[in-house]
Amino acid sequence: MIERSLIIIKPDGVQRSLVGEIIRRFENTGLKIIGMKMVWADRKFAEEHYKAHKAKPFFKDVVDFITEGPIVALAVQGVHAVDNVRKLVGSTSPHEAMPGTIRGDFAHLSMKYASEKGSGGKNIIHASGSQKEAEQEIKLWFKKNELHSYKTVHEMHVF
Ligand code: 3AN
Repeated sequence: MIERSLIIIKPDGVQRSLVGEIIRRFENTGLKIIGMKMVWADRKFAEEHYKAHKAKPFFKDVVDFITEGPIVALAVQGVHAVDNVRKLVGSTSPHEAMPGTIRGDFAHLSMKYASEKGSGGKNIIHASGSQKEAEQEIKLWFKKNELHSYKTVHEMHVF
């Protein structure tokens, strides 16, 4: 049940100075940050990250978008981490994301609108969709020695 998940604060989140606000939301729940770094991904790396979407019409747009500026990558760990992170992030399309979620609070566009504009859908954040995806993504974004093992105060109270 202890899982890991990958979070990417996308270029729009970094450019809008939302990094601290977003990280605070994950830390508040007691999820443990086990890796964190700022990266400006190149196209080859971004294409690897989005390879599951290679056949989709928006593939080029998402690659363009995630490479337009630096991102902040986080690996987090906790109970049901994948679902807990997705819950805080909200629905893919910000217009459907509930208030209180990151996408619901800081964006309002729809993916339909983004597609029509030929944009990668500025929805601030990426989060792993499953445990399998999380492990693949953490392996892609972090080297072993960039992931850390330590105890948080939450672990003393929750686990
Ligand atoms: P999520 O990131 O919520 O798991 P996915 O995996 O379905 O969503 O889509 C990957 C990314 O592709 C989304 N975060 C979004 O930025 C972008 N995207 C999804 N659908 C569209 C679309 N119709 N038009 C443009 N970009 C899209």
